[in-house]
Amino acid sequence: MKMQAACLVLLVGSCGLNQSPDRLSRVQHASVSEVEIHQRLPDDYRAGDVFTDSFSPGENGPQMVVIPPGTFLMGSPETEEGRYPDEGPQQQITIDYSFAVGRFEVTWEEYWNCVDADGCPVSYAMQRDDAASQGLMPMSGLSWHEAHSYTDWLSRSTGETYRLLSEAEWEYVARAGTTGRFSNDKGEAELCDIANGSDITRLSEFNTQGNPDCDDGFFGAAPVGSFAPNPFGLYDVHGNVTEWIQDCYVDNLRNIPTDGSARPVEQCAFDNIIPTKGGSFAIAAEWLRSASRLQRRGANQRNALTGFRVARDIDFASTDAAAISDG
Ligand SMILES: [Ca+2]
Ligand SMILES: [Ca+2]
Repeated sequence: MKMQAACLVLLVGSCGLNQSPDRLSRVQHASVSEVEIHQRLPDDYRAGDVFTDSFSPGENGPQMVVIPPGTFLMGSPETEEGRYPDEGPQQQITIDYSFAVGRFEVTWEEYWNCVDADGCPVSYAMQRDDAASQGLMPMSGLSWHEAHSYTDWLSRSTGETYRLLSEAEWEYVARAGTTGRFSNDKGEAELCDIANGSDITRLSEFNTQGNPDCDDGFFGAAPVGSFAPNPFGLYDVHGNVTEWIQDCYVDNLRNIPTDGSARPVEQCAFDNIIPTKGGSFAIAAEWLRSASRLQRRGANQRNALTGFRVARDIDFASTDAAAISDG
């Protein structure tokens, strides 16, 4: 039984995110307000809707975007700049269901709601003061298992099914119908419009790998939603923190399930190694590509560059969502 019905929010106005003021004039920001919030029946969901589920009276979980079913080509062509062999061979994936995906990476504030409810552990890197000051910064420093603690708690608290995205789902929602290196279908000089990577700002402080072609204004992590969204309305799929997914790692895409489900553990040589997707603020542009899957980690590893985004099942067959297809 559902504890609280989902509420829909319209894509108008300001959501009140604490954006860095110097970015307000440069990029498009998250814009959602709860001007119209009302309980609706499941068959009112439409692709692109943004909604939240309540985990206790008056308190809402992450903003979720309804994703349409569709078909896409997963992985990268051999001709793609910066490509690695584990991004192939490309596979046609058909996702014949609607589901919902976190509009943003899970934030410190959202994770701390779970800690306060005794649903999530506190790792070595987290202190309560950090939660208060970090607020809308992406949660990081969690193991894959700890990310599951959050989705398990959110599922119990809302009566809905929250989980990590499969690798195929992640790339589907990140690409959002695009086929290029990045979801704006542009090059590295325009990457700073949509992503917090290792840019001129970071290169000016560190002699490290990075993109010398643009300045995103952030040395480290940025508040979620500081950059323009992708065509599905999702923020920070490229960069900021790299994101845990459900699948274990295999060094090619040959036998990845083509229905959007996660790769079974039995297919993996090392069943506790998980790729992360999207890259982080500390890594060069080539690792921020939609197809990149280099930053694989052990499921128990914590890393300051790794966070996560949640998915939520929608338990009905949507007939109204407009399918996209590039393949
Ligand atoms: Ca940066
Ligand atoms: Ca990210």
